[in-house]
Amino acid sequence: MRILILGGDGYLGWPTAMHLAARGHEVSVVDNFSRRRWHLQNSTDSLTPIASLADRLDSWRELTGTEIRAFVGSIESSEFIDGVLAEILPEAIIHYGEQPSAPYSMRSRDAAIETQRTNVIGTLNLLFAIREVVPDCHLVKLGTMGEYGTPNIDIEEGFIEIHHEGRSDVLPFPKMPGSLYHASKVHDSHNIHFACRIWGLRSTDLNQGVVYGIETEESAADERLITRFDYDEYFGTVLNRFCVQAVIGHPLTVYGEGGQTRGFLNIRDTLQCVELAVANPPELGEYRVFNQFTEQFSVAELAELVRRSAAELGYEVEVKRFPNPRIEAERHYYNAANTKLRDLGLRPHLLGEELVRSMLMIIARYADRVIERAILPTTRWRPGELEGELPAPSPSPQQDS
Ligand code: NAD
Ligand code: USQ
Repeated sequence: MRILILGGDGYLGWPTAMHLAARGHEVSVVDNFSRRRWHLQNSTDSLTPIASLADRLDSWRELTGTEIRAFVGSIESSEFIDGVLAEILPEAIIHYGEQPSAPYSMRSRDAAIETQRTNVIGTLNLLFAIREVVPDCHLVKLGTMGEYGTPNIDIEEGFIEIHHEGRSDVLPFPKMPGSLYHASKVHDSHNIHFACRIWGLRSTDLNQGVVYGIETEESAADERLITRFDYDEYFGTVLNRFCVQAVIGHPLTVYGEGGQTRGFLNIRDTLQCVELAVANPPELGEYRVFNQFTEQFSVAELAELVRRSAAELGYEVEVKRFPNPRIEAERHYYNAANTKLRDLGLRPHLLGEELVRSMLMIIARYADRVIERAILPTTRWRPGELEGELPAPSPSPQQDS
């Protein structure tokens, strides 16, 4: 298939491009390098020494004999994105090209506006471009489990049957995003659903959980193909951060009670999931939602797993509770459905000590690149609150039932 990957220079976009190209698809990528710019502005960097996009593409061609085409520009530009779609005529578009960080979106008014403009306007612009240039194309959009928040009921996959005053309907599952980043994904979902209902486009909204991991089959083949790996307060996700902290002897930064529970998945499973979505497109006019995660963990459980796994390698790891910079439930009910991707054939790589140890060993190779100043959180969801440290968390906090 002709597949266009938006955000193809990113943590997930680059491995996805290689994965699909290796399976014989005709792959092109779009990126405007804003993620590299955000790091530059913060004086932070990826732990892994990533090559420029042009060098990665050259290495890929040299190693595999296949071509991945690149277009440098922003999804927010109508002229640019219309031109790319007209040139490629993609049958599927995988849309990763957004500002992906919750803390970044909460750090200032400017960052919040930048996040919502990039994400909401970028996606709206893309929807118009699809409608005008490739209306049959399947949009596979990366949403997030955080769109749902942490309701005190089971989370369904996108829709819920509601009975009210003697009548019933299947309606979008209620949303309660926990940051202005997560809110941008809710707005995207509404706009995409609208474009399917009213214009007859087709889309799969992948409500993805938190991703962990470094290597994929293709990136492990040669160091020049490695993907970015972030651990800083803005762009590092929790398990990736804990693994880096363990290697450099920094206390694991558990926020608050550590009972925050989320869906997680291995980066290798992200690739499997988007491939399954692309291979099984919805009908024209259909908007469907898959919850894309394989397992649920609390933050404290992850900290304990990292501590145990690191101990096997001789690292002595301290787990510390830090005042939570976010406003979020720290002890809550969480039970989310995730059967649709499994029904399509997803075979999860589950998280265990061996996987964590393999991450720790890769991280150790680059430990001298860690910028320690970037680890502790400075952005507060409610500015002006909190300072100091709390006592160590219990490994398995109780969930409210
Ligand atoms: P990333 O920042 O590494 O990748 C996003 C890429 O998109 C970057 O290379 C960036 O330069 C590019 N980009 C941003 N705005 C753009 C624009 N306007 N035009 C062109 N390119 C643009 O992030 P990631 O971790 O790979 O996440 C990819 C997607 O998956 C994001 O939409 C994110 O919200 C979503 N997601 C990520 C995770 C996770 O844990 N990493 C979990 C759930 C959902
Ligand atoms: N957390 C800690 N300590 C840390 C970092 C995080 O306790 O050092 C906690 C947070 O408070 C939160 C949980 O871990 O409760 C997850 O935080 P995170 O930074 O790993 O994930 P999040 O901010 O939710 O965002 C990430 C990605 C985002 C994606 C989302 C999926 O950056 O792109 O959309 O995961 S989900 O969480 O399911 O919405």
